Amino acid sequence: MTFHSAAEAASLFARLRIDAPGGDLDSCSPIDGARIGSVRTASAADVDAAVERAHVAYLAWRSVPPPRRGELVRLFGVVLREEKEALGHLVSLETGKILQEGLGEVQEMIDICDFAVGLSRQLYGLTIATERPGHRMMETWHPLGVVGVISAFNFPVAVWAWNACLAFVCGDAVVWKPSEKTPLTAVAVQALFERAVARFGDAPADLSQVVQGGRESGVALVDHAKVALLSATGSTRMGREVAPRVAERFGRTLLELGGNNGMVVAPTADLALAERAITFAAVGTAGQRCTTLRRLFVHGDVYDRLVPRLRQIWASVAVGNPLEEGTLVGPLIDRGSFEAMQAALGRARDEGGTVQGGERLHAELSDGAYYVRPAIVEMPGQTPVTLTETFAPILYVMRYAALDEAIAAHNDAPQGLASSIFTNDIREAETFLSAAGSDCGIVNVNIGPSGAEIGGAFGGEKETGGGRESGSDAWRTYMRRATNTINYSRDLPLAQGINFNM
Ligand code: UN1
Repeated sequence: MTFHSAAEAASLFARLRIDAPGGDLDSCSPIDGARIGSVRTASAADVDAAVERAHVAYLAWRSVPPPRRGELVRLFGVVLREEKEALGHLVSLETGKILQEGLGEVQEMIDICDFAVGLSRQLYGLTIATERPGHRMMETWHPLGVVGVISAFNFPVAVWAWNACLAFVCGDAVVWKPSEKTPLTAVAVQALFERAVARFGDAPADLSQVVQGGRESGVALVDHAKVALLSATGSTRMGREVAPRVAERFGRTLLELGGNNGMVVAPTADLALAERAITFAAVGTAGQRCTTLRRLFVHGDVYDRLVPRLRQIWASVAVGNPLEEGTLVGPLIDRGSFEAMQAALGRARDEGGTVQGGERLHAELSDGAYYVRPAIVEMPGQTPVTLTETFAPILYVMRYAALDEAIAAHNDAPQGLASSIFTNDIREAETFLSAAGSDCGIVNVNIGPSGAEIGGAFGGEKETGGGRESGSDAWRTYMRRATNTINYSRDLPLAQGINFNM
């Protein structure tokens, strides 16, 4: 496999009609480890200026009627449709995810645009029965302010779009700090958004801005008093730092943190279906989704039919250049990720696991590219390593005998993002979905835990952070609610029957 990622990146920027920015922060393609471009790191002062400009944009944008705001998002969806191929390619190049998934990520952006356009006519508030005669009570939803978005490398464009498209129809402005590992896709998205702004005509300047960099620029955004909502996707460690800082200034957070997602395979499961779902969820995106399947609980009755089959798939799944047809698993994002995977496999061995896979592949390609054979690890039980999220393709497999026991083990994880059960027994399915079942934000039956559609609310409980973004009523987080009471009578009756005669 020979590959020239730098030349490929230059040609994609040309196809997207974007000037490559240049600066002190390099972006390297995980495909061959080569530098494909660079951007300029934003200083704390740059971030401050960006938020101030965004605040001015918000002051104008909040008074634009929501359906008109939706028109801007509709135009952005049109631009994304025009450039899906090139942007999807760039996503693959910068993250190492396979092209199908790069394109899928752009489709996810298009889908949320469509969702947000519809939403722009549906920012409904309630009318509430009042206890006082001649009065009316209602709720009004107003724009919130500046939304700060911190996104992770693994979904470098879709997660921003979930946030930004809702924020724009809700009347907010957005300042985006992308992962320092994927700055170029953010440059491209910003340029495409500006194309939509130009077609729209009279949007305020600076409605969407990008500030590049690592921790320092992130902290400046987190701490800025004019960032009304800070939406952050990343590790639980990052969330633990972000949440108290924003709480300190009484800002609002939407946290989308670690996952340690489980699946239960019950005796009645359709095993052919389960094996496909398990494979996509565990090795897809090289195990680098927050929704990746990491813990598999298999009933003793089907264990010896399912697990050897999974071992075969793991041994043969195509690992290689993510831009080549037929590849299912691309590289890990970087060396740090490879080392974390090796460390976790070492711990798993120490804790009694039988490890298959995990070795480095295609090392001859480049020192800076980290391809691995996905690992499948049979564990004697749920040991500490299985309760830790390692952002790599490691599937821990455990045997269970009773559903209650499997659910309890499943819920033992400190994270609570996505989960699923494979069963054709309605009692088991409904138990897993019930209050006494999975404690996650996403609970599925007969499909894997990853690959959620945008129409549902996305997020999870416990160390996952509690935030919900994307579909359903997640838009409410991007607005502030006012409760209005209107008196159209000639009297002034007080609530609670209070007499206050003067
Ligand atoms: C993430 O990994 O941060 O449900 C988001 C999924 C995707 C989104 C994952 N739609 O797997």
